Amino acid sequence: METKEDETELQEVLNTLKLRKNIIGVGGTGCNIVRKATEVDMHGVGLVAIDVDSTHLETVPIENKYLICKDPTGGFIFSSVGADKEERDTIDEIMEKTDITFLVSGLGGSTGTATAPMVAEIAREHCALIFAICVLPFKVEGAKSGKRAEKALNELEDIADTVVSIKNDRLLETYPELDMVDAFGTLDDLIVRFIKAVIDPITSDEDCKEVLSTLG
Ligand SMILES: Nc1nc2c(ncn2[C@@H]2O[C@H](COP(=O)(O)OP(=O)(O)OP(=O)(O)O)[C@@H](O)[C@H]2O)c(=O)[nH]1
Ligand SMILES: [Mg+2]
Repeated sequence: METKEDETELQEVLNTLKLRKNIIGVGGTGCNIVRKATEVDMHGVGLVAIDVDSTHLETVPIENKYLICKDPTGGFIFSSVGADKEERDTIDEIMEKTDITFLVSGLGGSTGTATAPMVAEIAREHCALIFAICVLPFKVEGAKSGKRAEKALNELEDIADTVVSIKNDRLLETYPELDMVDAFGTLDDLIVRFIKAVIDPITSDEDCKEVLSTLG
């Protein structure tokens, strides 16, 4: 049975404990969602952007950005880009300092599809909880794109604790009046709000306690 002393000790631990959360965006869609997150007060949530496209990365106003390129063995190299390289952590180091990862990505293209599962693997080594939030391609983008997305989605389902997938086709039904760029922006905004809604309730001691008890 838990004594008063145990309870006080636990309370002291919880008071010093802060669950560390990061949103990690991979590929074009992932980086767009991270850019949206910079416009919202996310209460100390870390932001990380990863892409092969350095021009696109430049549009994301955050410190932790990584350019991906293929190495000769077919793997990927993540290199840090941005203002102050000396102080930048590697992706591994960032994951070591993260308790909850929100991995966001569009699937069906090349970058997010290939690298989101890989980033999820790195997160799995260090993080207690991984939420993967994926945008699925439009049907008109073709069967190849759909198959690629499905494969990556299955991989993410094996690695992450929770996977939320959102079909881009729903955008056309929900916002028929919007052009594509505005519709993407609206969905990206909704994803950021969804993450915020998940994060906001787990800032109190009681909620930390609950999360910790479910982690064992
Ligand atoms: N919701 C949303 N979907 C997007 C956005 N940009 C592209 N998409 C869709 O997401 C899927 C993947 O696209 P991207 O994320 O641009 O692809 P990528 O991972 O950067 O891959 P490559 O550019 O091919 O290397 C496609 O189906 C696009 O139609 C965005 O900002 N928001
Ligand atoms: Mg891209």
